[in-house]
Amino acid sequence: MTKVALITGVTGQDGSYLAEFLLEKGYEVHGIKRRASLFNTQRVDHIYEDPHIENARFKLHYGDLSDSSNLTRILQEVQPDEVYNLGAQSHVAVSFEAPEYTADVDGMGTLRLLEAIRFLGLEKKTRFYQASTSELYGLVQEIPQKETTPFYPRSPYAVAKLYAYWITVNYREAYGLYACNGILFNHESPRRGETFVTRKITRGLANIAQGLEHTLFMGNIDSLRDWGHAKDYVRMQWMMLQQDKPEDFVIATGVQYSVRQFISWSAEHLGIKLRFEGSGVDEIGVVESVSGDKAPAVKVGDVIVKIDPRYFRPSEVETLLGDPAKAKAKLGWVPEITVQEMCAEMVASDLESAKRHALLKKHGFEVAVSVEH
Ligand code: NDP
Ligand code: GDR
Repeated sequence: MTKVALITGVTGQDGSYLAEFLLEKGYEVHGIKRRASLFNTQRVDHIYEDPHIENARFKLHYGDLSDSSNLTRILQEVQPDEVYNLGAQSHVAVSFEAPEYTADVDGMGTLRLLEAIRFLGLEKKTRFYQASTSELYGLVQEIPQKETTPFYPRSPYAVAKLYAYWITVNYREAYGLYACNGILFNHESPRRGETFVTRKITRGLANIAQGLEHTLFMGNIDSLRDWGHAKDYVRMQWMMLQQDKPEDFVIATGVQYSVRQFISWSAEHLGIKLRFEGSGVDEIGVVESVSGDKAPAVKVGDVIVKIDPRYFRPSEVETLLGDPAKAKAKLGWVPEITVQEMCAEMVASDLESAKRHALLKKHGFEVAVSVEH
């Protein structure tokens, strides 16, 4: 029997990798996409199938986590064996600007899905994965953070996700639903949204290397994160739904680095050696040397990194470090891609598009490179 999965947030970073992964496993995959005035399906265009084709295994439905009637209708139609709730307003800084919307989509959206499963009598059939987050630990109470570490959320995003975490646990305990939280630490890839820190760095520096931008403006570069690759993390999302008993798992690499370190690695992949000078809001990244041909627009002495307090958060999560021991012991999961390999992959991908843009510009075409993050 072909298994059927429904993914909310299928057009996002994780949704696209998970859809690929499940299709390879032979699943029929349904995804919920939001209606937008332009197509927003770039991350899944390569797996898109014409719905007119008989036996198409990848299907998209218009929907929104803020609309319970629509979620109920899609669930009724799809009758999924597995639901992956990845849809969210997922940007921590944006959640301070849109707290109510974030609470509605990230918190209430999860409840809407769980209630729809119950309302349709799918509790015995449908397994549920909730995209929980290391942001729950916020002001950390223990190092490293594991499944039993107390939560202390530090943003409207994290508080909304705290509700989603507990309502998932509650539906498991109250109604016997197979429902799990994956407490995932930061994971990135060339498909990462352009305003998250790693992608902002790799894209910004690649653009600078090709003369499309001059300065990378950053917030708190002392922040420490435990970064993994999204491909490794979606595999674990699936593994969590294949167990006999539903349980919550921390997914992390167990290693942490600073944002400043990630900037230095990215610059190195472009042949740029950076020196940091000054401190606090006056800290700058100065080019010490340039080698190879990847950064033709950069010269020794250029200041290519500056701090802009606009990117500081009202309350920051300074440090996160996960302990994935439970995932390793119970599921045999270990990450396969290191953060350094991932950084190289992201820089290479952004350099390729920067080169394309630079070529267009050289031949007189207007190139709009958005730098407002
Ligand atoms: P993205 O921001 O890349 O993707 C979010 C997805 O949610 C997009 O498909 C987006 O649609 C969709 N979405 C946003 N609002 C709504 C809405 N109102 N109704 C329906 N769908 C909506 O996030 P990631 O792929 O990185 O993360 C996936 C999930 O995992 C998120 O829930 C995130 O909070 C969580 N998470 C992520 C981590 C990470 O490091 N990446 C770590 C821990 C948890 P559109 O394309 O239209 O914007
Ligand atoms: P995060 O990721 O908030 O951890 O949430 P993000 O990449 O946005 O920030 C990581 C750290 O970098 C610091 N930082 C900056 N961040 C951004 N975006 N832009 C900057 O210019 C900048 N300068 C410094 C931040 O202050 C922060 O400390 C991500 C999201 O994917 C969430 O959905 C997910 O739940 C968590 O990871 C785990």
